[in-house]
Amino acid sequence: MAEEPITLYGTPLSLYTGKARSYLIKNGLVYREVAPSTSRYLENVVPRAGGMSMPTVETADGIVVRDGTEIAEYFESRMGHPSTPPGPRQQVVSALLDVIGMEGLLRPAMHYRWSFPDENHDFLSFHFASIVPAGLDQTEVAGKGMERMRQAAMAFGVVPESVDGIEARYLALLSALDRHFSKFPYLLGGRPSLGDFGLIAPMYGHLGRDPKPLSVLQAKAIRVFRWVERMNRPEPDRGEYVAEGEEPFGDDFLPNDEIPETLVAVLQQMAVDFVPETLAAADHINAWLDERPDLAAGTKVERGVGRAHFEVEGEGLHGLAQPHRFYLLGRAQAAFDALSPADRSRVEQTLDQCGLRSALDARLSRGIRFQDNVEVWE
Ligand SMILES: N[C@@H](CCC(=O)N[C@@H](CS)C(=O)NCC(=O)O)C(=O)O
Repeated sequence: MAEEPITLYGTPLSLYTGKARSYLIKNGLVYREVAPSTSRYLENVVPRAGGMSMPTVETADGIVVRDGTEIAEYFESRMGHPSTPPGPRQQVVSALLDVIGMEGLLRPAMHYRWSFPDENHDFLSFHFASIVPAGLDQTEVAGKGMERMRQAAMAFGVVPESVDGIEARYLALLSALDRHFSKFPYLLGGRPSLGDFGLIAPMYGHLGRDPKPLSVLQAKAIRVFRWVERMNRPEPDRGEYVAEGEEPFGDDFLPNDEIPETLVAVLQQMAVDFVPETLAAADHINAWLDERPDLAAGTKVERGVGRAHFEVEGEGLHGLAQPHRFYLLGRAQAAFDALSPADRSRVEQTLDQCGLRSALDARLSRGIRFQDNVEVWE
């Protein structure tokens, strides 16, 4: 029997678990996925995890890491950064794709999960019930969990007035991604980057698995559907590229720090709502911080601090202003800040072309650090 040194506490339904799981699979790490309802999780892991949330991992030597991004980082730093491209442009783009995946696609993910009860209800009910700890009323607890997530969808900006725009932008993004994956197996060539792991978060648990959005992917974006499968299989799983001719990618990132045209098109589409939402969230959270000059260093960072309002293509939208977005974005900004002036200007040129340049300037007036498995204000 294979050794199983890593326990991944999560569920197939969970957005953030999708990132950690795919990271473990693609990097050849052996793990066992366990529902976050066992007595070991509740009694031994949660107290060391800074609270309950999926994903959380426990290693064979008892180290507990909570949070999808922190889990990827934990293994990334121990394995010699296999998923971090070496070139400055690819590195910053990968970090931006990571935050866009983890934060920027919450509206379509929540819309396609919660706005189609005829298609999704039974599927969701089964999965919500499957993580209810033994001894509790499954139907009641699962029902409450589902209701809480329906409310969260509204907080993220899924309201009747916004759904046409959410669908139109998501379908445009799918078609750009589909064109890209018809040429390349991953976002940056032959190897998955941290950007791929960020993007798989909404694209697996929600958009690539719930019945309604799965049918959309299978009907409209077969290459994206295949990437979702590929991101969850340990083997290369890219036979179609071989069948269609040479397979020129090897197992590496594209040479010469290239950002292919097809990925520029993807980023341009992502920028349409990611940039206005990020700028509005930064303003909103900075105003919130201004009103709290006495907020002590080490205070736990809240999930959301109110609603940020912004405009996308002439339409008014709102979204929960989540400091976590800036914790993630800070990684892209730090990668950019560490570059030489010449490299910075190359990166700026690419980001200008993608409409993402201003995301590098969206910063909070206070830093966030990760301490004992929770995000705290510096
Ligand atoms: N920043 C965290 C967020 C984790 C998170 O919110 N996970 C959800 C499931 S996808 C969860 O555990 N929700 C349960 C709850 O909020 O009580 C991460 O990246 O892991």
